Order: sequence, then C-alpha cells, then structure tokens
Amino acid sequence: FLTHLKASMEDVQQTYIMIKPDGVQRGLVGEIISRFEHKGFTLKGLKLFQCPTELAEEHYRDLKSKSFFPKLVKYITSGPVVCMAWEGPGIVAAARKLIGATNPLQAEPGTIRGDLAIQVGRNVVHGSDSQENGQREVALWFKDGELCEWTQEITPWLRE
Ligand code: IDP
Ligand code: MG
Repeated sequence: FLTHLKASMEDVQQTYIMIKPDGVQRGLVGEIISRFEHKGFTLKGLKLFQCPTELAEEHYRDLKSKSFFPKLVKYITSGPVVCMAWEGPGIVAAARKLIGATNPLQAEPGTIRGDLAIQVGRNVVHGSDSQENGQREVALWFKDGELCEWTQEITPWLRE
C-alpha cells in the first residue's frame, strides 16, 4: 500500500525556503509563508534562527568570489531568519517562480520579490535553485529530528 501511495505522488521534491532578516524585520513572515501554504505545498520544517557567519558562508559558498559576498553574509546574519523546508510536486522550480527574479525590480508583480521588495541586497526571501541544492540546503539548515513527518489531510483536494 505504501509503495502504491509513493508511486502515485508524482515527482515530490523538497526545497529550502528562507525568509531573510529584512523580511522578518518588516513583518512579512506571515505573508510569505501564506504564499506557499495557499499554493498547496506541504511544510516539513520551520524555525526562527540567528544564522552564524560560518553557516551563511557555507550556504552561499558558490558566490564566494563575488564582490558582494561579504555584504551578503553580513545581510543574512544581521538578524533572525525563518528557515523552512517545503515539499511538493515540482516544488523547486515552482518556488523559484513564486519568489521571482533575484533583482526585485525585475521580478514580476504577483511574485514575492515583485510585490514586496525593491533591491537585490534586500530581496526578502531565498529559495533553492535545484533539486540537488534543495536536499543540500535542507540538510544544512535543519538538524536530525527538526523536520516533521506528517500527513496533510487536505492532500486529496490538492492532488488527484
Ligand atoms: P537567488 O537568491 O535569486 O538565487 P543568487 O544569484 O543565488 O540569487 O544570489 C544569492 C543572493 O545574493 C541574492 O538573493 C541576493 O540577496 C544576493 N545578491 C545577488 N546578486 C547581488 C548583487 O549584485 N548585489 C548584491 N547582492 C546580490
Ligand atoms: Mg541562488
């Protein structure tokens, strides 16, 4: 039965979504979480967290050579962030669409950054850019036991 259930859930993925310190300071936590809830994705992990410098550097390790890297690490560690693991079919690409372009002035209206931000250095939210990074980042930001295995009873109304 479980095998059958798993096979019927097409392409379920996990992604790491983070509300950056500006989003927390500006009181946008509820607004941003609602976008993912209303879309129909499943929350698997959630915490308010003061990110240490080493973790910010590891998270953004691919950007180490960029001139803005020191400012980026300072930004991400400047106050608490909200760390989230979300699950759903095709969620990695779908979450990137909900979030919008990196530069908020180029992000489409209707996206989180398009609606709520004006500058690349204050773009309120992070989302993993690949399935591989989704796995990597969820494992990086959450310890064993911090994710919740649960059944969302509304699932049959979201996926046939
Ligand atoms: P993404 O968050 O849309 O995936 P990335 O290119 O992975 O964008 O960059 C990570 C984060 O680094 C961005 O969300 C933004 O906060 C910051 N960043 C990217 N480019 C710039 C820049 O040109 N100036 C300042 N900050 C930047
Ligand atoms: Mg990125």
